[in-house]
Amino acid sequence: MPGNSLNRRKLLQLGSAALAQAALTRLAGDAQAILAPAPEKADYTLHIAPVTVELDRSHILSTIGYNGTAPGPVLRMREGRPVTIDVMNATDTPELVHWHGMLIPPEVDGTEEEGTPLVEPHSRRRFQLTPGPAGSRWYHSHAMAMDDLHKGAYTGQFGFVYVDSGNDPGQYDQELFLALRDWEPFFTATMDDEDDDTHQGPLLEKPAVLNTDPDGLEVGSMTYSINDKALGSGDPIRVRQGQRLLIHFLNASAIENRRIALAGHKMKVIALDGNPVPVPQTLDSIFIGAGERIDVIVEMNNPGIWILGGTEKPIRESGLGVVVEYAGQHQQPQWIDPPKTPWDYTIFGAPYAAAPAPEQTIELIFEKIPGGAGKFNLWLVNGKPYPHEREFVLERGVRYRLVMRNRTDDAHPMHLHRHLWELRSVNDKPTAGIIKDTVVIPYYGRAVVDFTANQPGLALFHCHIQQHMDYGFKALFRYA
Ligand SMILES: [Cu+2]
Repeated sequence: MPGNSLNRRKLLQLGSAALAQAALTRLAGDAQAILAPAPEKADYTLHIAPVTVELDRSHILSTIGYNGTAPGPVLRMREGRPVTIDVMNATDTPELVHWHGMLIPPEVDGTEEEGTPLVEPHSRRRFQLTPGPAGSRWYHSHAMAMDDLHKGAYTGQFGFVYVDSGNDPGQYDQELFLALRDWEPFFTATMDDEDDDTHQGPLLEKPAVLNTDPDGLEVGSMTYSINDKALGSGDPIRVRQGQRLLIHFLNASAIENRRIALAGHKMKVIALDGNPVPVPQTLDSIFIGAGERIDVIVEMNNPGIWILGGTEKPIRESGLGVVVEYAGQHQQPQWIDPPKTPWDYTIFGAPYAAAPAPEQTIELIFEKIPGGAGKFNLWLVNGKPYPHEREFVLERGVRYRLVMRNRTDDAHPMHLHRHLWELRSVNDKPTAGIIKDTVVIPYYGRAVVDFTANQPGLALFHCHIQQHMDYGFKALFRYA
């Protein structure tokens, strides 16, 4: 069991909620989170409450969302211009709103582990942050879920936040925000995901002794959507020949990595996790790990009615798609399987020599204990589940290298809060200049990232698959 939530529970047992609140406020140690309802209207208000999502006419589900919808509204912010955000929690569960991909202090980042104060049930809390860097970011619940599939990232608490630099050249005719999502999760012994897609070449991180105990239950889904609609319901994306689309993709799944294609078209990848790539590439499909964003430009040069969606037929037909309709076309929506090219981040990079060398290296070994958490698997970072006795200590100003060794049979989307990584290699294939906050580490594979420790305070590192994070797969980086 992760320590912080246990500690919190102990605090609550001590008697008064006020005592716990005082302790948490001290943890935050900063005036940036203000308790009382503030007099002036905030720039943004997020209202956490039950919502219904009409995937299609015959499938309406109930979950928790922001401002009456799921996904929540696309929030646009200006880079560097401070904003206030009121979070009102109308549910019975303490909540946290995490601003994924932003370089902001731990007091507002939105995790309990880092000391961000909770938004208690039926209360309100004001946050102040300075958005940045520019690009496609997102906000979502960072509450733990453990074995409750109606909590945290399993709910509809997610949405885009787009940080504008103020000098977007706007060389497109339409801008779309498309969040990939699954719903009504359940525990299952057979997981269907696309780990194979990230694997190329030899298995570099095979464990010396393979634990062959039976796997614990993982989380699966049979219900999918893009934004709030299943494939075939809601409005199509309406286009005209000759138009150029800018599509911001987000994989808002708490459980799965996904491959996406637009039949009849190629997509030019221009940014990963909201950060422009050194070498844009035009591809038949993209692979997007849980938590990642990919920005693409699509030239609409093939009139017809097409499906944009998951490349796996059962998943696409369970809702993961949207129809793209050219003006004046009336046929049935068409799907074409793209060639199965392995996903390779490094093709977007600059030559290896272009990046500065790190001063220190931190090795991170990921392992799975099948069934090690009762019904579920237990996940280890350097031999231990969270919390570690001595967390990873950073010195301010030092450039670090993380060598992430994935000795498990799953691909894991690893995320470090409040910092940006430069990807340096995947399975020893070198690259440079790709800036990311979430990197999918291939199964039995490795990835190397560099970053400069320039964001003092606690920073949470974890797998973006909620169940993996909840059962051990996280660590705290702290500054000396
Ligand atoms: Cu994972």
